[in-house]
Amino acid sequence: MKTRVTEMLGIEFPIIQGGMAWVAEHHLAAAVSAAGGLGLIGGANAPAEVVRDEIRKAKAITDKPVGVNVMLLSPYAEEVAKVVVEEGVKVVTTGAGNPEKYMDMWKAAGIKVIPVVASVALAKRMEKYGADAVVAEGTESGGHIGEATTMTLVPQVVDAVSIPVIAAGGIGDGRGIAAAFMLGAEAVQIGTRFVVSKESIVHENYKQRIIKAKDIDSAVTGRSHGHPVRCLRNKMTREYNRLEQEGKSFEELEYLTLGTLRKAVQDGDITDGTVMAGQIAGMINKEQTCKEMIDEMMEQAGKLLNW
Ligand code: TUI
Repeated sequence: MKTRVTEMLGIEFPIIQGGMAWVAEHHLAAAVSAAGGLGLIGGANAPAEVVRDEIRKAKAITDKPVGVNVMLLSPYAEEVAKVVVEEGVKVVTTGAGNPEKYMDMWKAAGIKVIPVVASVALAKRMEKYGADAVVAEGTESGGHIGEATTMTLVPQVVDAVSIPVIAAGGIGDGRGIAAAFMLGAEAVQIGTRFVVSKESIVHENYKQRIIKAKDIDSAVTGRSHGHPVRCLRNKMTREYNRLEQEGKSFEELEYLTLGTLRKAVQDGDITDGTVMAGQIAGMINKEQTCKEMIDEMMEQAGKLLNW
């Protein structure tokens, strides 16, 4: 299945792994790339030298290219932006902000730049600044989200820009991929399903929480402060939403949730920790290797789209 995205990135299948904080480390990224998709190392809030080390470790286990997601709210975003150039990374995606100030540096280094956007306005602006493609990420996604749904955002971004569009948010099987292609996408970004892959290093409790999740188990914290984050409902989200309704400031709530994603991913504390996951968690019901996931999804999408 060839699209402008598979050609541009030199990948076999039009599947990109989400750059998930604390989850998208070198084992997962290398496994997705080795299986024919594009794996990403999530820069998240990690110091630049940690990201450099992850890039090198991924390169040591696969010859296939592995990209990096630069999380623009990170205090280390500027240094990470330079590290990707120094390490010869070929593809960069960005999240949670506008990467304009790094675009010239990345383009000069020959890096394919793919900002994640949650609006038509930012997609158009990114095209103007030289982005090679955009990920249009709907509010079904896990983590930091925008307001528009994938179903509405993807076709509007497709109509607004000439560069290829990658759909994200709510995609977890071949039907989702086929639907995204019907909306005009030329690849998809998948996060939540890869969290439960065999190669994913997240704590078993976290994986089981996703596997057990039902359709209505998704919650959004921080919406009233303009920092919406989607995760699975638990004691933490109930407490957060209660304090949010009581009018606690964003700063107080941020302090409360400091380190809670790490607590869930690494320590397996899925009660007080933040279990970021997309709305598609309800449909994800088994742990498989990344290759099994990709092969299964591609076969299903291929049948639906007559590839
Ligand atoms: O970035 C993501 N998802 C993330 S980042 C993350 S780490 C984090 N954890 C807690 C709080 C905050 C961050 C977890 N999940 N997805 C890409 C994405 N980008 N979704 C939405 C956006 C976005 C939103 C507004 C991009 C740009 C934007 O406005 C930029 C501007 O200046 O116009």
